[in-house]
Amino acid sequence: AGTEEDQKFCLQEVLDTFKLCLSENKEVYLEHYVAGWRGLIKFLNSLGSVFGFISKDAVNKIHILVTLLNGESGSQYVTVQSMVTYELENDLVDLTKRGSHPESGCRTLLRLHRALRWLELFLERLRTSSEEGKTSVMCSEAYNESLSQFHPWVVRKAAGMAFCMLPGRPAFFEVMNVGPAEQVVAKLGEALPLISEVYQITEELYTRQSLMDLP
Ligand code: 1Q0
Repeated sequence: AGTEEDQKFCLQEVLDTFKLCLSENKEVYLEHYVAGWRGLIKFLNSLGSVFGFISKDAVNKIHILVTLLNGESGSQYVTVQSMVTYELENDLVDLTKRGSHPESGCRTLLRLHRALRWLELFLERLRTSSEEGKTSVMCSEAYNESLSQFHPWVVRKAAGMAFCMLPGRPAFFEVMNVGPAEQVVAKLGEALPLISEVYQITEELYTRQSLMDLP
């Protein structure tokens, strides 16, 4: 009996959850945001245990958000926008250094938000790559352009080593479970604008509220 994270990945499913993320007035539903990451973690887990340290951290962050979502104040966590308002108004965020709120929704989501930028860059490379394209190179380029700046040397080193263990493009596409390569490329083309919009909306909100450097 496995947990949800062990189940089979399907790109369509991730696409669907990211579609559900945005409300009519462009707010980001936390529930679906988290579900999107769950789907991605399934994918990561199917690649093998060298990625365990990455998926462990992501699972941990998701767990923090789900706990808030299901907690007493859960109704304040319906969207990222409402979460930010609620946590800021109630002094629930460590703004400059780690203190009494080391696991606020705001700082936790910021970590996933930064990772979403990596995902966007990586998937765009994957989508436009040729058959011989190296996933490890695409992945590390995307990482170096985004997430890596927030990671200390050891993490960058470990991530770089893990990237080298990524399967080639054909095997990678296989795991996505949406059929032949052309279809994977098409699905990625559908998924990217959605991921990108969710990213942009969060980015603007966090910038406006000066939350980009939460410890
Ligand atoms: C496919 C290969 C996946 C590579 C993932 C790239 C990200 C590497 C990140 C490595 C860092 C993990 C160790 C922990 C870092 C934390 O210190 C850091 C900061 O948190 P904190 O609490 O210490 O301040 N945490 C993070 O930066 C969050 C990292 C979350 C990474 C989530 C990655 C989930 C990966 C999903 C696989 C997607 C596969 C793409 C193809 C799917 C097609 C739609």
